[in-house]
Amino acid sequence: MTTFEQVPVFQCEFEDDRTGLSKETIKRALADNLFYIQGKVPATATPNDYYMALAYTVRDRMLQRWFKTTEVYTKKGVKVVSYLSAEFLLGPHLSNNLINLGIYDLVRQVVEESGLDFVQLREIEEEPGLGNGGLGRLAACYMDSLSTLEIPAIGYGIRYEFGIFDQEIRDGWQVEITDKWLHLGNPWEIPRLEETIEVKFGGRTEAYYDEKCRYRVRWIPDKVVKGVPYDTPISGYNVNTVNTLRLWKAEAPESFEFQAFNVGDYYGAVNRKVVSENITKVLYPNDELMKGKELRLEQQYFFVSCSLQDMIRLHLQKGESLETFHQSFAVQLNDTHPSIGVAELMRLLVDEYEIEWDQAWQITQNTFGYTNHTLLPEALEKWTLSLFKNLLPRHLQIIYEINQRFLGQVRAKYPNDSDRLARLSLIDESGEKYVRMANLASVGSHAINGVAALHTELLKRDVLGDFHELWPEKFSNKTNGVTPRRWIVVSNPLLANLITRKIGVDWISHLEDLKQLEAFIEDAEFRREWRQTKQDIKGYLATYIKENHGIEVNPESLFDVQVKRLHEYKRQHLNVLHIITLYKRIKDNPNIEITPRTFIFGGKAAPGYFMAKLIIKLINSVGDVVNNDPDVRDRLKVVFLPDYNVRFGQRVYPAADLSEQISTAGKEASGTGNMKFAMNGALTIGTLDGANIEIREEVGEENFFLFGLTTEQVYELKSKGYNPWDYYHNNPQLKQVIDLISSGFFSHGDTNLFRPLVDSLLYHDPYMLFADYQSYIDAQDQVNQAYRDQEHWTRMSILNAARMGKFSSDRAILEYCQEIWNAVPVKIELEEYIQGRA
Ligand code: NBX
Repeated sequence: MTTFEQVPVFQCEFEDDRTGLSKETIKRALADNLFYIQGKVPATATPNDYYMALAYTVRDRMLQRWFKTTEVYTKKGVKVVSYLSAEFLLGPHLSNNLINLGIYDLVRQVVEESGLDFVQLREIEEEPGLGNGGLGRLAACYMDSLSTLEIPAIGYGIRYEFGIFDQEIRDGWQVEITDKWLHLGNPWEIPRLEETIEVKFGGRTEAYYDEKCRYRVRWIPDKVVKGVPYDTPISGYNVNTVNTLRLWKAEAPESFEFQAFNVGDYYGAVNRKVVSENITKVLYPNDELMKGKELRLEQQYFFVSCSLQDMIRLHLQKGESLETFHQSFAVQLNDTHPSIGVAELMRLLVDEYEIEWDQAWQITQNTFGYTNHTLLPEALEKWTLSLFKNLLPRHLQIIYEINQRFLGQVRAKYPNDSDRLARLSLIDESGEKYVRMANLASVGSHAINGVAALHTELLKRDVLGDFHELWPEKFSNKTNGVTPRRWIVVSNPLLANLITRKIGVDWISHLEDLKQLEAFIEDAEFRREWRQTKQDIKGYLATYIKENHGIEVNPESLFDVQVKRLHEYKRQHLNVLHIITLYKRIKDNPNIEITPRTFIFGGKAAPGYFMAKLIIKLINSVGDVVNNDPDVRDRLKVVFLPDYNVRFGQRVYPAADLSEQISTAGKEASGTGNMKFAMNGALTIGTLDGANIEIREEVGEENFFLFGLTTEQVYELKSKGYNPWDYYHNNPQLKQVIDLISSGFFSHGDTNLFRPLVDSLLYHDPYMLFADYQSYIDAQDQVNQAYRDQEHWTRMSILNAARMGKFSSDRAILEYCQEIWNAVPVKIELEEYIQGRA
């Protein structure tokens, strides 16, 4: 094995084309990559060839920094943060890397001077949709901040061949299309075939006594799968740090094929290969719902085992013994999806490296931190014992052992409390038996955190209440944040420029600096510019909607946006009830003065979630009626934009006037879209849920449209018996709206289409839309009033953006570093000659 000591990395100091950031070198590199990598000349090159050449040109410029980063981490033996996540919802790389390298404008110029259309090339990139929503996107924001803060870090996950499905809308219904994001190749990743790792599955275990007469267990698997790492560089903003995102692809080991081939079982061999490679084929598109699918547990174990083995290899390479593993790596579990890692690290330490149980357990607990992202009971991961035993027989034994020792401690502390034991146990024995992954993660970690203040409090009280009583010191809150690089600079260059002209560029890495904008609030010219910027961006979105979806929207109207996954708890249908209320007002009095609004929706529903899909159909059906009714006179427009993804998020957050954050209090762990909107100057209409509470605290209650029950009131009302029927009967406006849906008015007379939705509201209303309806309508009426006073609205908009410093993912990552990971920044210095070029 060669080391950095033996081979100087910077042998290419004579070949400046791949490191230089000057215009001339980039121009040459572009032509060079087109010819030598894509194998094309301009006469035959397609736009995709040019995009690829451009992407390689940018990646090349990260490589020196990437090597240097890895080299420094290795040499200095620093502590590395290892972020384990089944999802990384990265979004397009090109613009982000150009911004972080500080060469966006320069490269754009070069591309345009070469006679190419920069925007066209930029839009060719297929975004890696390797996540469902907030949780996956949070992981991507955190990777950006880790690099920007110069924290040694590695992200580990799964290289899904098919990411989150593409959504089409046909006849108002969602249709899922396979996401073939790799079909033209992925210029951002580098496979590291030589670092392939083997993962075992299934089979049985066998007890034996080793040469020192110690009782040991060996695992005899019935399947081995190879994990091939694909590395993507993650650049930091305005620093030399380039960290690694390492995603694992499953492949069948050759040895298995040959064995089968030799005995003549050709089909069986090929079939086993296909089955192995299935592990990383597709991202499960369910969020917030646990489905006990075996392949999903295989995915989880596969990437976690690859990652832990990889970390152990890196640790041992430093010449250290495994007793100090937790000093090399702080491993964060992004929800329970990677929580099998607790049992896997124990297995590796105890079975494979022969470390005593107690010491292995100490190392394990010191290594892991666990972030919870949900309170919804249906989302908590649990696996039946039979499934677990079939796939991971040794891990089940280890979990039993952990549980026995753990419950022993609990018994000592709380004698004769069998109910408590049953609740804390890693095994749910109330009916069919399950392994509870949140309990495994909690027991195996030294730190447990929620993702917003309210969420952490509820976690401590309810879902992990018994664990909190046992170990209060393990718990802390880490309110989510988002990266201002992607969510302001990349997505909203007009606003970024306006801000920078006023307060300089430091805000991009110190978001608290946005506070300085408040000094300009009385500056009428600044307010005019702010308003004009928003107006221009709304204009671009209007053009985009017209060109891509054929719908005309009025850029002067209030852009009221709700984009997020479709869920009953997120209450997109409450938004629809408001639309119908306004529509009714117009129908009853066509000349009524109303504030013109454009309602923009976007979001995917889990393919098997009937009610969420019906809500999409309802939005489109109401849109069809409202948009085509001459009485409305274009004062209301409803658009559902298909295939909401990171790229579209970048278009829509900057254009929003109003951000809809209307979940039932106590249900949304944090939300992060709420932050992206407000940073871009949208005002929020929202409940006291998740991070909304903290956003409101920061921006000031007078700059936030609050409505709805509090979490306490929701509990109270539920416990004394909530009856939606009463609200329906006592509120004539609500009754009219519901009756209009039931009557078939939005469904061509079909009274059955929306019946499941209406019946669910009338007879159950688990998310209490009816209880919050009037309060929501009243708050929306206040929005209308406020929007009429454009000067006042602009002030509120500026204050919202100016006070969002807290919600930078940089702040969140700093807290994790200081309070959970014990990780510190490591500066990456480049050799002078490279520095000079930069
Ligand atoms: O995580 C989300 C929460 O709902 C948000 O409130 C929060 O802001 C965000 C980041 O902390 N959870 C989420 O996105 N979950 C998933 O995407 C998910 C995916 C797969 C799965 C369960 C949940 N099996």
